[in-house]
Parts: sequence; C-alpha cells; structure tokens
Amino acid sequence: MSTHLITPHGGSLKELLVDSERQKELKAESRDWPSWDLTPRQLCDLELLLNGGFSPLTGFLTKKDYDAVLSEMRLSDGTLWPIPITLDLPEAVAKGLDAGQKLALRDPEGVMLAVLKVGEVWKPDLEAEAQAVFGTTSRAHPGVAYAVDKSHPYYVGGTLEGVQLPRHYDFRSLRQSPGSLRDEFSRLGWRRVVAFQTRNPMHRAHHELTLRAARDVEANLLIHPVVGMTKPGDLDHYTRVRCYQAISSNYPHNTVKLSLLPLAMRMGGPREAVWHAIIRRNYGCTHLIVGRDHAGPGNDTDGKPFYGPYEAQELLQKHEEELGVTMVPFKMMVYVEEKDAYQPQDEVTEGVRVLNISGTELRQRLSEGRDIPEWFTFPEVAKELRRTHPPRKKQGFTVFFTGLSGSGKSTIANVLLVKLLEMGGRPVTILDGDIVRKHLSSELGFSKEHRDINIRRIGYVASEITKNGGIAICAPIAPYDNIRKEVREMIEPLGGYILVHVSTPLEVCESRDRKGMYAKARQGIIKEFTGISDPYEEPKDADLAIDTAELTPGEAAQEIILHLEKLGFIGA
Ligand code: PPS
Repeated sequence: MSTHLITPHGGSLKELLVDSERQKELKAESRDWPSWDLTPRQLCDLELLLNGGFSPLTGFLTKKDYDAVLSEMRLSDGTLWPIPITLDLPEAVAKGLDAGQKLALRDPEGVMLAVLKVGEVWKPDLEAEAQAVFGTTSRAHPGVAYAVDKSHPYYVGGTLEGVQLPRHYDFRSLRQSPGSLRDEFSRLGWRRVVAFQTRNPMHRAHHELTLRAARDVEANLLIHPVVGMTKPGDLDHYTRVRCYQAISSNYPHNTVKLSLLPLAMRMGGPREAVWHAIIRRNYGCTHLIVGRDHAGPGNDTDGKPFYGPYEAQELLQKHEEELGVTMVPFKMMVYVEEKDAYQPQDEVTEGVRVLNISGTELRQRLSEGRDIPEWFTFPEVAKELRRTHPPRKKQGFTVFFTGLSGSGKSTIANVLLVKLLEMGGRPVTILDGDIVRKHLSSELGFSKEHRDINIRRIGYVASEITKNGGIAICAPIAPYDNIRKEVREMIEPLGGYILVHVSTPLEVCESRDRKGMYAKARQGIIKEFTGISDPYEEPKDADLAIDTAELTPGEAAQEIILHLEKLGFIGA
C-alpha cells in the first residue's frame, strides 16, 4: 500500500513482532529462561524497536555498534545512528547471561513482551558515553544524569523477537505505529508530510510556525508529540494531549494529523535532532520542523546553555542528504503587537514592539489565576491548562508541624483543622503523631530508621491528599532534618507545603509533661525519648516558628491562616 511514501531509514521497516505460532513457542520455552522487568525508559525503547520506529535496528546495540555510535554517530555498517539504544542491567542479572542465551523481557506486571537473544554483555564507561553523546559529563544535563546515575552498570546487546507491544490504555485512537501511520498516509494520499516534534503544550506561536512550515514546503502536517519520557518537570502528557486535541481544529481541514510518539527523549540537542529525523522518516514523514534549541536540556549549573540555539539545525543540515528528511528550520516566533500576528524573530523590523510569555511566567499566571491573553494561546488550550493548574486557592496543601513531644503540635493542629473546616471548600485530613502510630505505623518503634519510615508514610499520604486538592495537617515529632526535607520534596511539586516548627523549649514541654512521659524518660523507663535521650534537629527551613509559651493555640492557628492567606492558598 505504501509504495509512494518515503522509504524507512536503512531501506525497510524492521517490525520485530513474530507471528502467533512463534509467540506460542516463545511463551512455552520462556519458562526456563531468565527474565528482566523493563524500566520505564527501556519499555519506551522496546516499543520503538518492536514497531519499527528505530529501523534499521533489530535489537539492543552490541558493543561494536555501540562504540561506532559513540565515536562516529554511525552503526558499524556505516548507517547514520546518533543515540545508543542499550539494555542496561544490574550485575546480578548480567553476570548470569552468556552469548546465545535467551532473556525474557517483561513489563512491570510480568507480561513477556519480547525475547532477547543475547549477543554480548559488557560493562560500559558511562561517563565516556555521556561525553561522546551529550558533549558533557555535567549531571545538570538530564540525559547525562540518567546515563551515569540511573543506568544499571552492564549492557546486554542482541537481537529481539517481539511477542507483543507494551500496552497503553490512554488515547488509544491516537497511538499509531510507523506501519499504520504509513498506511494511513497512503490512504489519504499524503506523500509530503512535515512532522512537528514537541514535549510542551502548543500555543499560538507553535500553531503559526507549523502552519507556515506546512505551507512553505506544501506538505501535510503531522503533530507528533512525545508521550514517552520527556524532560523531568515537564507537564504531564495527559494534559498536553488534551491541549493538542483542542488546537487541532484550528488547522485547515484534511491537512493535519495528531499522533503520539512513545519515545523516551534524552534531551541530547543536536544528536537528538538527527535521531528525531530518522524516527520521523520511519513514520513516513519527509520533513521535520527544527526550531530554536531543539531537544535542548536547558542550562548547566553556571547558567550557560549546553548547546548553541541553532546547533541542532546545523548538525541536521550537515546530514540532510543522507537522512533523506528535509529540515524546515525556524527561528524563534514572536508576537508583533502592531500587526496582531506572529513572525520569526529575524523577520521583525528593528524597534517594533514584540511580546512573549515565558514558560515560568505562564506557570505563575496560572497559579495566581491571572489572565492568559488570547494573543498568547487559544482559549480552549488555556482552559485545559487551567484544569490542570488551578489557582493556588484551589490547590491542595500540607501543613507539616514538627516539634518536641508536648510542644503543642496536636492542639494547634486541631484548632487549625476546625478553622479550615469552618472556611470550607476543601477536604481536610489530620495526620497526628499518635493517630498515625495507631493506624499506619503500629509496628514501628523510635529508632532513627523507624522514625524515618513513619515520617515517609505520613509524607506519602499527605502528598496524595495534596495532589488531589485536599488539605493535610501532619503533626509528628519528625526530629530528623533529612526526612523532613524528603517530605518537602515529595509534596512541593504537587501543591503547597508549609513547615511549622512548634519551637516550645524543652524545659516548658518537660514542665507540662501532659502524658507523664518526660518523667519516665528521665528515669530511663522510656528509651530513645526525643529531647532527653534522642536528638531533635531544629529545622532551619521552617516557614513559620511558633513558641506556645508565648502564643495561645488560637493565636498560633491564626498565624498559620495568615501565612496561608499571604501565599494565596486561602482567600476569597
Ligand atoms: S516521630 O519521631 O515523628 O516518628 O514520633 P511520633 O510518631 O510523632 O511520636 C508520637 C508519640 O509517641 C510518643 N512516644 C515518643 N515520642 C518520642 N520518643 C519516644 N521514645 C517516644 N515513645 C513514645 C509521644 O507521646 C509522641 O506523641 P506527642 O504527641 O508528640 O507527644
């Protein structure tokens, strides 16, 4: 069917799924084979290996190909290939594998997706790999951080037999393999297709850029967003896909298609751009839009970008002929107010006022519930973004109290609970030290290890409550700084996090001794008692400090309410 389409990279589409007969054989034989449960990134790589997106690869790279990819950006047979596709395994699994042996590759539920016929096992120099592929060993580069700190230490190369593709239950009608997209292009009569790669929501600038690109080269447009793994911290793909769906109606009929790419990006800038072009060719595209800082990883710790803004375009241009994919280069698009239109930055007359909203500013506007202008994004896209980023007064938050036993944490927490319930609008859950130890941590004692487990559990429950728009009030002693920080890191990206140090001095807590525990601790009857025979690390990162020797519980709770109001988490 696909006769008039561009041929895949290397000549033919390498779809690695076997027929049902062979599937049965493999399943039966696999009982005696060792198994490996694939990591999220390996799952993405496997999907593109099996469906032909990584043609001409027929498996995970063996050492000869790996070395050639690192040093020359080519496979050992000379085919252009910029990114090493490797299967990393821990020593315990890798050491038991010999050439010729079969390894069953499974998804996290244990379903066998593919069989690897082991070619060879070796221990790579991951720093050298990072330097060769990304041009740096800085851990600020997400591709480097992954390769060096997250990869298992051994690589196993070999050919694959695919049993089934990884399962996806979201946006199924938008997930096409290279083969099915090629068939669809054929059916539609699309010979020239320009692909748009993205990992961000699309705004008017992207709309204008893609329209111009398609018009310039008289091609149809494939919006081909990455939904596998992108840069840590990126907007989740569910929201992004709803934004792409929303924007689709703003293109001329029958000239645009949206399809999702289950790729795990490496943020490798220039080399990644070449890889993107190869993958798009396999999906039947003839052109690829490459803008400013394509697949850029951001800046290094000294604030300098890892790659020049147009370095990706330059590398792609160098290999354009061999790639067979035509690059459609674009400069940054800006909004020209007097023309009420977008233009590439280099076409704007000097002195003319241009407008732009950065990603950071957009997030700020969303969290404050401020206006998002129509010149910046389509209202239907803004609506989707608002659904995922409600303003702070609708977001969940956690108030985390820490302080000695008897410092007044529970009393203040309970007053705060009542005040927040009186205001209404969000569900409130209290996770007091005693309650948690009864219902969640009854088997735990008071060693550092057990206290950390206890606080991690509280943090996890609070993070779920916060993520889902509720309020969690936690009131454990939480004497250790490291675990308090871990909890903050867990919750902060999901909503609000306020650490309140109830700093009532030990003498006051001890003189109150409401539960009679200090007396017992002094006598050595209760061991590892915080403040007496166990440490309490005062927080240096508390958002509020409250000394109940000076404030009543009502006043203390009011201080917290005012702080929440100042941050925007409560208000009219
Ligand atoms: S921790 O460190 O955060 O896990 O402690 P936490 O779970 O908040 O402790 C809950 C209550 O346990 C009582 N208790 C002790 N506290 C400290 N050290 C020792 N050894 C100990 N043994 C029992 C104490 O009453 C804590 O409750 P509060 O409400 O803080 O007084």
